[in-house]
Amino acid sequence: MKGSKGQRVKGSKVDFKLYLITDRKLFTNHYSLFTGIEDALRGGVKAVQLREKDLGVRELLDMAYGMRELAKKYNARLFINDRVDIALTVRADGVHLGQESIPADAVRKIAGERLMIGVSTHDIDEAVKAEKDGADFITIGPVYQTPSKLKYGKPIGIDTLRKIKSTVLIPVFAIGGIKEDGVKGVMDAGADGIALISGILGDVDIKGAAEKYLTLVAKYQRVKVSKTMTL
Ligand code: 3NM
Repeated sequence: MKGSKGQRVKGSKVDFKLYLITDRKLFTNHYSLFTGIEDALRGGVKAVQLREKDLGVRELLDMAYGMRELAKKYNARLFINDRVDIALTVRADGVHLGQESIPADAVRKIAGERLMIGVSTHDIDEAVKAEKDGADFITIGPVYQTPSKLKYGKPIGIDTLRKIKSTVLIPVFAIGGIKEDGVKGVMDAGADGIALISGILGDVDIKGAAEKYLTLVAKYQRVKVSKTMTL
C-alpha cells in the first residue's frame, strides 16, 4: 500500500474507532478523573490518551502509571500525549504528538515499533507530513466549533476532512466539538473514527455517553461498509 508521498504504509495497528482524551480540569480532583475514565472504559472505550499538558513530569508519570493499570484492566490502549519518555517508561501502547512535539520519524528512532504514533494535524500539509514521517494515525481538527475553539483555531470543516481522507492512507480521527449530532457528518466524510473530550467526560453519565458515541460510530461506519458492498 502506498501513502500520499509514495512511501509504503504498513497494515494498520489502529484497532479502535473512538479515542477518548483526558482533561482533568473537567473533574474536581485526580481521583474523580480516574473514576470518570473508568466509567468510560466500562462503557466500552478502548483507547485513551492521557493529555494533561500542564502537569510536571513526576506528577504526570504517576498519573500515567495509574492510567496504564486502569486501561489494562479493560483491555484498552493507552496513549501519552507528547512525552515519549513517559510512554516508554509506563509501557503505554503509544504516544500522541502535537505539531510542537518531537516528530514521528524521530520517535521511531527512539522507540522503534514499541509505540504506536498518533499525530495531531490541522490541515492537509500537516496530515501528509505526519504520514510521511511514519505516524500510525492522525487526528484532524477542529472539525466543528468547540467551546475551547480559540485554543485550537478556526474549525476546518467537513470538506477539509474529506480532502485529507482522499489524500492519506493512515487512519484519520475527526476531533473538535464532536457531539452526538456531529458524528454522522464526520463518518460520512470518511473519518475512520472520532476523538473527543467533553462529549463524554463532560456528561453527567460518562458510561452512558461512551456507549452512545460507540453506538453512533458503529452505526455510521456500517452504512459506509454497506455502501461499498453495493458498488
Ligand atoms: N485537539 P472536545 S480539538 C485536544 O483540533 C483537541 O487538534 C484538537 O475537545 C485539534 O471534544 C481538541 O471537548 C479538543 O471538543 C477536543
